[in-house]
Amino acid sequence: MTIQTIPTQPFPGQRPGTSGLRKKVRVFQQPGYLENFVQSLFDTLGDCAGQTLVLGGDGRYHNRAAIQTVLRMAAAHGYAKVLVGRGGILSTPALSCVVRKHGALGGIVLSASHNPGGPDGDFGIKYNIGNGGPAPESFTEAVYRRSGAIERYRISDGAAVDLDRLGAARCEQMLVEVIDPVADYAELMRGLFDFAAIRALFGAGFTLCYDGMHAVSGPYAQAILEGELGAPAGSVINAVPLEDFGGGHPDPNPANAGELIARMAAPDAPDFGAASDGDGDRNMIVGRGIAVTPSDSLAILAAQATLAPGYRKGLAGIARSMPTSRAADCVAAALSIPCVETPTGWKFFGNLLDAGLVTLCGEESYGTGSDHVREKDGLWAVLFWLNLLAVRGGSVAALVEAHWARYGRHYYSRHDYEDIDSDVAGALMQALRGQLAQLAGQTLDGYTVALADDFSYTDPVDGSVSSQQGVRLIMTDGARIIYRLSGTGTEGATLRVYLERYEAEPAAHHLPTQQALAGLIAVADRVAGIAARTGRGAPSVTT
Ligand code: G16
Repeated sequence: MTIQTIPTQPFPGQRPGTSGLRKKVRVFQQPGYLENFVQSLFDTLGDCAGQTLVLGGDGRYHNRAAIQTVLRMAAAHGYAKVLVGRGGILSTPALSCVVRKHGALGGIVLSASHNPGGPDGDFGIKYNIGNGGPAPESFTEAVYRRSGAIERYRISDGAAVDLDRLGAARCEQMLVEVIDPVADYAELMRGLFDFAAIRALFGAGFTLCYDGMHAVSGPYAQAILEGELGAPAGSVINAVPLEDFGGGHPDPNPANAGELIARMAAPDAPDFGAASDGDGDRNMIVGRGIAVTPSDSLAILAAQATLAPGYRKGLAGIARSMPTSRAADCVAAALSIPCVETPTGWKFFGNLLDAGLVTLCGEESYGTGSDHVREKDGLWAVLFWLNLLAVRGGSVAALVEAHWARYGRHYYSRHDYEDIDSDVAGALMQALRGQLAQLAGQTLDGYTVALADDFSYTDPVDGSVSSQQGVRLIMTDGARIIYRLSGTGTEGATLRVYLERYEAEPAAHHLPTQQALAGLIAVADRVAGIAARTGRGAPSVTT
C-alpha cells in the first residue's frame, strides 16, 4: 500500500449549491472529478492528521464506489479514523448525530437528496463540520475557489474495504470502522420522545404507513417504528434502499409519494402516513384525507413541543427559512419567543442552534429539525408527531384544525417551474429586481404591496451577510409572493414561486388551497411574466 500523488486539472463548476455539490452521475464518474473535489475539501480543511471523519451516503447509484475513493483519500491525508455506515449507508441526520456523538472533525454525505438516482440520475457530495451541520457558505466557497486551482490529488492505492461487515479494518495507517447506521441515531431518538406512550398507541391499534421511497430512511424506520415501537410489520413500505430508488423520485410531496397519498385517501386508510426523502432528512406528514403543509407542521410541533420529553423545558426560539409560511411566527408570538427568518438552506440554522438562540427549525421544502442534530430530520419529525398524537389522542386532521382555529390558517403553496432555460430564468429574476422600486405601494388585483425587496440576511451570530436570497412582495394584509431560483437542481433552472395568504376566520379555513390562493397566483404570474417569458402555462410541480 502506498500513497500516490496524481496530477490533475480543474473541472469547471465545482461550486456547492444550496446543499453540497450535485451533478449528474456521469459527471461524477469522470476520472478525477470526485477526487478533485475531495482534495479541494481536504486542502481547505488543512491538517487532518489524527482526526476522525464520518462517511456515508443514501445508497444511490455510485455510492459504494465513491465511498471507497473517499476512504483512500482520507487515508492519504492522515485521518486517524473513519466511521462509515454499513453498506455505505448513513442518513443525513444520522451522520450529523454520529459526528456530534463521536467528536469527529466532520462528515461527508454522498447524496443528491431528493433528486432521482440511477446511472442517468444525480449524485452529490456535502461536507458537514464538527457541529454536525452543513458547512457554512464561507467554507464551501473556499472549497470552490480551491477546486479552480487544483493541480494534484493524493490517494492511497490500498484495497477496497468490505463495507458490509461491521467492525474494524485498515487503509494505510487509518482505522476504518464500519458501524451500524441506525444504533447511535435510535439512541438519540429514545432520549427525545416518549417511546412508551408511542408503543402504547400502536398497542391500542393505531395504524401507520411510512413510505421509505426505496431511499435511505427505510432501515431506520423499520428498526425504530416496527422493531422498537411495535408498529405492525409492513407499516413501512418501500423500505429497502435501492440504487435507483425503484425508479421513483424520492421527494416526499403529494406529487411524488403517490402510493402513500392514495392509501391515505382510501376508506380503510391508516391513522397516520409519512414519507421521507433520498437521504432521510425531509418528511411529509399525512393524516386521513389531509396532507399537512411543512410550514403548518413546524408551527404545530412548536406549539405542542412540551408534550415530548426532550422539549419539556420549552423552546428558546424558532427559525424558519424566509419562504416558509409565517404560521410558526404566530406560535412564537404566543410563546413570547423569537422567530428568526433565514435564507433557504439548512446551513443557515447552524449558528442559531449552536448559539442556543433557537430550538426548532423548519422549511417549506419538507424539512423540520431541532437542536438534537444540525440537519433536518425526517424520522425525528414523524416520531414527534406520533408522540403528540399518543399524548393528546385524536387524529392528525383534528390536531391541524384545532391549530388553525387557535392561530388562524396560512394558506400556502409552492409552484415550481422546472428545467427552464437558465438565461430565461436569470432574466426573469433580473427584471423582477428592476421593478422593485415601482412595486411598493401599487395595488394589484386588490392586493396592495407594502414591501417589495430582494431578501438579504445578516447572521446574528457571526455578522455574515447573504444577499439576493429571493424577491418578495409582501402585501398590506400579510399575504406574500416570493420568487427564487432553486440551488439544488442539476439541469437548467427551476423557478420557485411561493404563495401565502393568512385567514383568521375559522369558517373560511376549508377552501381548496389553490382556490384560496387564486388571486395571488394571478398576480404572481403577471408581475413576473412567467407564462410570457418561460412559455409555461402552469407549474411543473405544485406543493
Ligand atoms: C436542500 C436544502 C434545504 C432547501 C432545499 C431546497 O434540501 O438542505 O435547506 O430548502 O434544498 O432548496 P432549493 O429551493 O434551493 O432547491 P435537500 O433535502 O435537497 O438537502
